[in-house]
Amino acid sequence: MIWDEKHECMERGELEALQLERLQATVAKVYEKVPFYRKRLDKAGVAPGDIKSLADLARLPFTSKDNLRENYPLGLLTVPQAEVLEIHGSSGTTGKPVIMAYTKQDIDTWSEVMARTLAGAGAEPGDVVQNAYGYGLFTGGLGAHYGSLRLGAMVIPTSGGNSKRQVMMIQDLSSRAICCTPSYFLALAEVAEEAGVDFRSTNLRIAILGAEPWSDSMRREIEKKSGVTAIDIYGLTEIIGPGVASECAEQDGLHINEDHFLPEIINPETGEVLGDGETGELVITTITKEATPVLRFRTRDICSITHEACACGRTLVRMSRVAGRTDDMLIIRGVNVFPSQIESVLVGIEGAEPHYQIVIRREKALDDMEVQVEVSEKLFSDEIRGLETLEAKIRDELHSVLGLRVRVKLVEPRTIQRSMGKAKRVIDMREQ
Ligand code: DLL
Repeated sequence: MIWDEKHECMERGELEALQLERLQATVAKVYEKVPFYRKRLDKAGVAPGDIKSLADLARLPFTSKDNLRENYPLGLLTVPQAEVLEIHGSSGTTGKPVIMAYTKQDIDTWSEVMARTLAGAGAEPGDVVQNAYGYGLFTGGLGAHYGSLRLGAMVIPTSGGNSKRQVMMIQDLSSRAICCTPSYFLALAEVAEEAGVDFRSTNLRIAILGAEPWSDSMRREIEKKSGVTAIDIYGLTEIIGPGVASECAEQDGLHINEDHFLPEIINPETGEVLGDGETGELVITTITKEATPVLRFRTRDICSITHEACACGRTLVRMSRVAGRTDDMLIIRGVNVFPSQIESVLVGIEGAEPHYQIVIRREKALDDMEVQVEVSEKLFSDEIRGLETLEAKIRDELHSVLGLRVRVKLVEPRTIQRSMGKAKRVIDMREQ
């Protein structure tokens, strides 16, 4: 179901006119209200009146996560604090979090784009939506919550964790959709299996998954195991939270809600804007955000975008699945490796479970990467030869995909820690 046909299927010329008008208003507003942006725009030699077409977007300065952090907690507000109804935050690995603010209108926009997301995933008014994203400063919980309310679904706010209770709720309340990270979905499916519950015998049909990188092979694995349609949804706190982009039933790219968020793909090294189909860093400018608008935010997420028509009828541009983050890219003996490349090799290999971890050490000035993979119960109780064959197979496939020889360690079933939210896939011991 298309939630907002007017905006999701807008003719391109009409959409661009709307985007330009909103961009101009945003630049004028931040110039007037936020000293940080005024200084940056003055330094770049751009005045609000210079934004005459969408191409002028490229003249605006970028904003980084560090810039946001420097203005902690509420230095980038464009409205009086009394108009702020809610805040969310994203924690970095170090230091202060980034705090973003929401006015009543921002919560309304968020509810709308999340209703689009849920409807695009196949949820309908009257459905039961179990929301296992964490509630709190993290945007997943409340974002999916507001979207469910707007859609007119019954939301079960389980938040993350307490997997046995989650499985019980799925059964007892007949949840038709579940929202959580892909790694938590796998953990839940495992707990269900242990309890003798097959998701196919429940009402669960849709898994609305995001907040961390995952591969298409992982999607197929999840769908095969649990009989659900698994939909990829994308977003980030600095922009609004989930609701920035999401897949439709075609499962062929995520439609960006570009009547609210203007996307660009840039070369992360030079800042040059790239064209359709070219892979680079996603940069987003908010054009309707009221409390904390952001100009050209460098997401660090690697993907490409396409304006090609989608069979679903939406005209909104599509982004590819996020391959990883510029700051997640591992450089192992000079070779660039994304954890998602490793995942796409592991998932789908018979006998290997979709639970893995990557451990990096430095030995005698050389990087050493070990991929730890759980083996299936069946294989584990099998003879040694089966394990050796599996290990060699994984090692060879990784070598051919990464162009790098890595160590593979098969570990016992259920020994890699399960996550309730974003999974920690990489343990990098090189800095210690
Ligand atoms: O993760 C918002 C969100 C909540 C998205 C629930 C989807 C579902 P942050 O905690 O600020 O916000 O983390 C944002 O997570 O820059 C990406 O690197 C990563 N990310 C989010 N969704 C996806 C996805 C939320 N579908 C950061 N695929 C982003 C890959 C994703 N990475």
